[in-house]
Amino acid sequence: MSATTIQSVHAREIFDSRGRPTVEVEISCSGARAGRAMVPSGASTGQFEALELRDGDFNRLDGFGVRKAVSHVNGEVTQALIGLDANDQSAVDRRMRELDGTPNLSRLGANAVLGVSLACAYATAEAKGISAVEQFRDVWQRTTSPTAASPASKVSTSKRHPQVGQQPLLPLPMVNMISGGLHAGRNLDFQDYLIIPVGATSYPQAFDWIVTVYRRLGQQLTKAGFEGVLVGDEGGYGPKLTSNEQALEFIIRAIEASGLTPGQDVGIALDVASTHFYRDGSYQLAATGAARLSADDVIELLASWVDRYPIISIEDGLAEEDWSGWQRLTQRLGDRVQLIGDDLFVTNVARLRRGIESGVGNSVLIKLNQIGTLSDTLAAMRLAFDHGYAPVVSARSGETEDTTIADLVVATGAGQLKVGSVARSERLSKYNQLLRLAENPAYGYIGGAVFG
Ligand code: 2PG
Ligand code: MG
Repeated sequence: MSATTIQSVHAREIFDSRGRPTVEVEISCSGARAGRAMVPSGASTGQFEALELRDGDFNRLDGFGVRKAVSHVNGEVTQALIGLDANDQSAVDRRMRELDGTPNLSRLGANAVLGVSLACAYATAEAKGISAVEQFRDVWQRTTSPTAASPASKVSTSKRHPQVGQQPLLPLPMVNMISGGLHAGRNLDFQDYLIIPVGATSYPQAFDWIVTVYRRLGQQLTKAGFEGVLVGDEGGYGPKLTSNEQALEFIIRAIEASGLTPGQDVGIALDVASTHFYRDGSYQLAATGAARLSADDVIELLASWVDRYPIISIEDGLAEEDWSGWQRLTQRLGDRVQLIGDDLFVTNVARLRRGIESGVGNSVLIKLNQIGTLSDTLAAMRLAFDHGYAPVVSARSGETEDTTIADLVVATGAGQLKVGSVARSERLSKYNQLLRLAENPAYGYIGGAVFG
């Protein structure tokens, strides 16, 4: 028995930031303190994501319970893992995939499997007496590239900063200011209006700027009569604006009121999350004007905004199944802005490879629970790096105080993180963890240079 042999596994049901049940897992190795992980949950989920297992018993918590997933961990998963080496992350994750037997982890539940996968890394860190960042880094360095794709896209790796993916880095944050879509009562069609402090020279400075812009935006919305500006699921403001462009205008003014220059100091990003208004082959904007747009109309609309506003990143500009639209979007805007696939790629190596081979997007959102294990997540990141696609590590709209994504983004040197806004403690737990990590001189910061 080695110091990192798995001795006990225990799962329980806890609650996330929306008050919904989720899975927490504790694992301990050979007498060391237990490592613990909590699983997040999305609202605007892609249909190709791994399956989040819910009890479906409407007599309890509207069917959202996760007691089945918990019992899978405490039963057959525990039996399969006791005695394995927790330090061999890929063996642990592979064992769970074999046990599950489905491509999307639908039998055991991706929430069950991810909780175990991450708790395994934390337990190893405890047993080895190292930090989570160090353990994630160790696993990252052992992650080999999945079979390479033959790229069709023009994405070039030469533009990429040499430290990205190589050195541990504090990330450039992409931060939600205004929420719409499924995250804030459907008053705007587009889901997230975000800022990226590209001009800041350190992570703490970047965070100061973001908090200042967020406060100025809140003051300006209140002054403009959007009384009682409530925050959405990710802490962004959810004012009842009348158009997507009004959201952009407010953000520009808030950046200026913070003494910063839009574009130069702070760029704008969008998560269109367009899968959620894509029906019968067209994009149906309901909240803002009841328009029905084709993929090319959406591309033109986004291109016109890129011309007029300092937009540097667009996520899910088109729907998860609109591969040909995505190709045209990439041809049109791929040299000018970061085009992130979230629902499109779902942190899935097979879908990302298809994107690389067909010249779709140039960036991938990385969400652990979309794929269900740490190993598969890191494999997707490796594939992305190898083909010049920028990985953006992301939280879900349903989160907990778990700080995994903060530790993981630093460990992998991915360079970009999307957590939500700067209100609500499930968001701040990540940002605060980064402020702690920023005190470590071994962790660099390249900020906006991540864009090449
Ligand atoms: C997204 C995420 C996070 P959700 O679409 O990028 O903002 O939302 O977790 O609801 O999928
Ligand atoms: Mg998204």
